[in-house]
Amino acid sequence: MALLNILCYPDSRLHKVATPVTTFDEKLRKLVADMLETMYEAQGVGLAATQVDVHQRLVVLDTSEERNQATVLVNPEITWYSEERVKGEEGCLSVPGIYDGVERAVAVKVKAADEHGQVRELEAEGLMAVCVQHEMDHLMGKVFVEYLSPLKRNRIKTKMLKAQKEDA
Ligand code: K1U
Ligand code: ZN
Repeated sequence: MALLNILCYPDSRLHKVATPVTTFDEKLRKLVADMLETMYEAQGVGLAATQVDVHQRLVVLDTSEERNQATVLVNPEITWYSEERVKGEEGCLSVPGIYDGVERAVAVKVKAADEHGQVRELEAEGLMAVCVQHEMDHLMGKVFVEYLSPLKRNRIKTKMLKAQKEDA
């Protein structure tokens, strides 16, 4: 397994739209294993392939306390959103150190394949539902800061660019 580089906002590659996975092979399963290792190492609860500069419809998640319930979503599609919505704090591994409120559906149903091509539908609520919606946005090239005001977003952009300059 290997740790992958996570793209940091405002990298333009975070805005690419991912294309469907067409081949369920060992290369895909190695990418899944590497993404899980990267997500756990970064202490995230989710990671989209877009964030590691792979523009395919693939997401890994683990919102369990024990960090032992990995979920792999290949070609995910949200088939149902609850009417009830809630505004909660979100973070993003591509926007380190920034947390802000985003309104999302409280529950969703998502249809997706696993890394072997087996398709199933699962229902998510709470943090997992928020995480699924956040990761699906990544696959569409959208970063959570785009829900914030232009003023906040520009401040975040400036802060990120300054931190990246200092790190270089
Ligand atoms: O996509 C990502 O960058 C991962 C992101 C997922 C996410 C967390 C919380 C709300 C929405 C989406 C993270 O894992 S952020 C960091 C984190 O570990 C975390 C943040 C809030 C609650 C639990 C964990
Ligand atoms: Zn994110």
